[in-house]
Amino acid sequence: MKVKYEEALKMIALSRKILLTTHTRPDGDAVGTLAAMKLLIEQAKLREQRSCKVEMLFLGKIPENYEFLLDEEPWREKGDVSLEDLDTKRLDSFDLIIVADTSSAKQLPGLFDYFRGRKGPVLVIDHHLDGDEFGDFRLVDTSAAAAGEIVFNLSRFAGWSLDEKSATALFAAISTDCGWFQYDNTSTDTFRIASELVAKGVRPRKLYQKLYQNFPPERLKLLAQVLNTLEMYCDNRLAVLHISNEMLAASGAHRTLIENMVNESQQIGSVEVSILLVEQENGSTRVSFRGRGELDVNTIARQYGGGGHAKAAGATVEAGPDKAKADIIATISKAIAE
Ligand SMILES: [Mn+2]
Repeated sequence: MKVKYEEALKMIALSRKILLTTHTRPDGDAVGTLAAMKLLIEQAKLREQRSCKVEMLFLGKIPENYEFLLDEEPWREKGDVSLEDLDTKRLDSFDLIIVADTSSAKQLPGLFDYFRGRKGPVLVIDHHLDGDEFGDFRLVDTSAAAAGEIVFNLSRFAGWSLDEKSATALFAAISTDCGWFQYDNTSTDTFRIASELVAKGVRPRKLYQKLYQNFPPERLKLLAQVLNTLEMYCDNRLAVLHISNEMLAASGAHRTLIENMVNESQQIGSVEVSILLVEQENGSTRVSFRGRGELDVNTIARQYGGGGHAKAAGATVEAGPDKAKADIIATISKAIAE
C-alpha cells in the first residue's frame, strides 16, 4: 500500500514513542536519514507541545565517518541478529516503527520476522526498486536519489523547518547515495534539494572532508592491497577486485572501511562493470556491483539473491570468494556479450 505524505505524517502525529531503523551495514543515507528524522520529528513534537520519544536502532556497526551525524548513542544490534536475539518487548513499546532506506527482508535480519507478528504499525520510507512489500504504510519513491530526499520532501510537506544540523544530516544522506552528485540517480530534484540544504547552513566543503577525507590510515593500507588484486575481463570492460579476511587482518582495517572501494576501478576508462568481492567471516562472499554502461547490475545481483539499483547493487553469495568470483565473472561476461 502506497501512502502519501499526509498519511505518513498522520501516523507520526499519532505516535508518542517512535523507533527509527534501517538496513544492515548502514551507509550514509541510512545514518543521515535516521539522524535527520529524529531531529525533525522531535522538533515538530516540541512545537506542537506533544511529548514524544524518538529512538534509533542500527543493525550493524556505523562507519566511523558517519558517527558525527549522531548526537546520542543509538540502540545497536549486530548485523546478523535473529528474532530470538531481539528485545521484542522493547520493540513492542514503540507506537510506530519507521524503516528507512530498505524494503528488503534480507537486510532486516530478525526485525523482519518481528514485523510479521507485530501489532503496532510499521512505516517504510524507501527509494529502492525491489523489495518485499512489507509495512503497514509505505512511502516509496524510486525516483529519489536517496531516502534522505523523501524525508526532505516529507519535511517540506509537513512544514517542518530545517536547521543546520538536520540539513547537514540530509545532505550527507543524499550526497553519499549519489556519490557526491556523480551517479545517474542525481536528478534536478537532487540538485535543487542540495541547494536548499546549503541555504539552511550546510557547508559542503567541511562536510565532504568529514565524509570522504576522514579515514584512519588502515583504510589506505587496505586499499593498497585491494588495488593489487585488480583483474580485467571482457576486453577491459569488467574490472574485478577482491578482499580476503587475510588482507583485512594484515591492514588492521575494520570492514566498514570497505565502503566505496568498489568504485576505485571505475577510474579506468574502458570499465563498464566493476565488482568487489569481500570474503565474510562465515566463509560466504559479499559482492558489490557498479555499472556505468548498458548493463543493469541490479539484474545481475538479483540472480544471486541480492538487489539494489541499475548502477549499484549488492548480493551475498553462499560460497567462498574463488568460487563466487568464477561464477559471477561467467555471468557478467555472458551478459556483456549479449
Ligand atoms: Mn539509500
